[in-house]
Amino acid sequence: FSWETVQKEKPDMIHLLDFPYNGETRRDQLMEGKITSNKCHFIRNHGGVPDINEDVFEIEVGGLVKNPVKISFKDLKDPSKFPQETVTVTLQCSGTRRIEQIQQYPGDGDELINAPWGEGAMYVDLLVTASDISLLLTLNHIPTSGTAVYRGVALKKVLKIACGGILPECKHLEFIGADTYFKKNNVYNYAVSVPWRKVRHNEEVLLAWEMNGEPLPKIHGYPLRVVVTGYIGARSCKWVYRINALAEPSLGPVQSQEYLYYTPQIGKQNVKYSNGFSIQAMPVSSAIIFPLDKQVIVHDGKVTLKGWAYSGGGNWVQRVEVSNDGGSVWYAVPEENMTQKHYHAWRLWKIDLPTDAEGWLEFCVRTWDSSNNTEPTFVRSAWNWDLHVTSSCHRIKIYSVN
Ligand code: MTE
Ligand code: MO
Repeated sequence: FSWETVQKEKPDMIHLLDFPYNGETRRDQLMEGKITSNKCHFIRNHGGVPDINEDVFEIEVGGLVKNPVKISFKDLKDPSKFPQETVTVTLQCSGTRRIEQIQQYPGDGDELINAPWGEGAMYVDLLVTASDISLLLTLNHIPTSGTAVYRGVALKKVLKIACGGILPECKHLEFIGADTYFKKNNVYNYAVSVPWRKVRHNEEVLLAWEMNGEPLPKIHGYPLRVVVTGYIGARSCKWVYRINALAEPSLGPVQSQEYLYYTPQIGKQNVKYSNGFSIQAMPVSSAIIFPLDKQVIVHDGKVTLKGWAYSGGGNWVQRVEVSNDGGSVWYAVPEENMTQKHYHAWRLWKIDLPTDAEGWLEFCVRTWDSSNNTEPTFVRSAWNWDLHVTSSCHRIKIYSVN
């Protein structure tokens, strides 16, 4: 499996790093429709891409379950054994929109350079190597999200039907991927966990083998991945081959040292992982995809804005508002200008904003979800040194020529 293979399968993507392989969706393709095609869906990896033969593949389920089992891939896909579900899900990397935090408060710069599998590192890498300014403009970690229709079985039902249920001590489910990566001179399998309650109350957390009607592409976890609706992408373990029911969260470094949220007083120098809060559900967040930041726009009284709006944790997007004056006056996006509402997927939106002034204008967007949560006003309101879940009002400046 090589970089060239992915480039062939996904010719239009922005290819950022060849190891671990990471790529982003182009803006125009992100806005093409609510569903992101497999050809364009972003990719985030921590390590290699394992070769798995589905004919002999089994998933092992153990730990604090009544009966530990191994289930062959064939049995898992047999509808007479396990009922199947189809769910439309937005996967969003917790590094989405990270560049806004980097630009404002880079924190400890060496983190950005020393963490080759961190999304920040890719930005630095690209800044140094990219000579193509249009590529730089396209890249701002907005496109590390995508929406696809996944088919598989509810994890909850697999635990019930195959294992006879879980033991009362079980509080977390750990997912182990067949891919490995290096950290501090050790080799680890990718491993993460989610609270059991998330799975218990949700028929839509899947073990999925199909993405947009096709077998899961190799780069997206073939033959089997977890899809955790409403949670950061990192919890949706690709190439999953083992599930453990545990009393405590996974001790794997991806779970215990990465994807943690810290208070603003904590930085690289004084960090203790135990001070971090585990990031699970995605907050409400939105972004302007068109126009681009710093774009010059010649118009006759109105400018068209387009973007996405999303909320994790089982909330859906209720209201999207945009401003042409940095956030004093807000205009609601008309309902008919948004794609259909959905509990686990984003809504794409579009609006024509009245704009008379000439010169620099600040456009911003804010979204309200079904619990009436909205976004922090400024990037600094939610800055955290590991630069996760940037969810403040997304702001761009355009140069308006009337
Ligand atoms: N699963 C495994 N086994 N290894 C990984 O590196 N990356 C995670 C998650 N699952 C990862 C993984 C991260 S950080 C994200 S954002 C999503 O997969 C990205 O899913 P995609 O590549 O299918 O878009
Ligand atoms: Mo991610």
